[in-house]
Amino acid sequence: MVVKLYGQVTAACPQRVLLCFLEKEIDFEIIHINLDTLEQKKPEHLLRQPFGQVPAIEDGDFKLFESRAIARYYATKYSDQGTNLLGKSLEHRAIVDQWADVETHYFNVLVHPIVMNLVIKPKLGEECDVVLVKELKVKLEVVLDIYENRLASNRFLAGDKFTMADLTHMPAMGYLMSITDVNWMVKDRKNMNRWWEDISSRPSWKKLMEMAGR
Ligand SMILES: N[C@@H](CCC(=O)N[C@@H](CS)C(=O)NCC(=O)O)C(=O)O
Repeated sequence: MVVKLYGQVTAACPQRVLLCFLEKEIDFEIIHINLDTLEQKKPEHLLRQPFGQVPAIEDGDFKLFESRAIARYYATKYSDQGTNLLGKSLEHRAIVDQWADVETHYFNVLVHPIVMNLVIKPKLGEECDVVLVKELKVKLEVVLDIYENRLASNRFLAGDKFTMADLTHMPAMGYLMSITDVNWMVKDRKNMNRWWEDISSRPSWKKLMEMAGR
């Protein structure tokens, strides 16, 4: 059965789910929700995602929202299909989860407002909070040093295999790398830069960028 994904292909959170579908070779159909016209706030979409955001999926009678939960669900449901994103043992899975949680609690909390201020707000004609961005960049440097250290002795975040820990970072990383004022933070870190070159050369990412028109 084809999974229906409600979202916009250019938005980071739906991209996380789409990347998972591409890596896991899952058939999907995108039902476009236009964020520019606030379609995500309409009553029919609130039935799918009560917070008025994207993505949400429908898989037959099964419905789910929250991009990370959706990606984990499909990585588990189709563990034997496509790329194994979960890890090989209980301990490896725990390390995958650890770095996936780092993305949510240390990386995304800084990168999301940077992207909002430097990419999304200008598009909407809204003013960028320059002071906030400066503060966030200082904090991000500290976090990226930890990634740099981790990637000095590991090809990928959870070891020698590409997993959900890497995948979950990719949409926000893609945005970060598109901002010249910020991408030097990755480019100047040898191991992080090597990691990004590696994961962004995967066919799934190339396909996603083609779909997003980037
Ligand atoms: N934690 C949610 C966040 C969802 C989210 O922030 N979605 C953004 C697009 S990346 C959105 O819908 N933005 C429009 C809005 O908030 O109105 C998830 O991971 O699914």
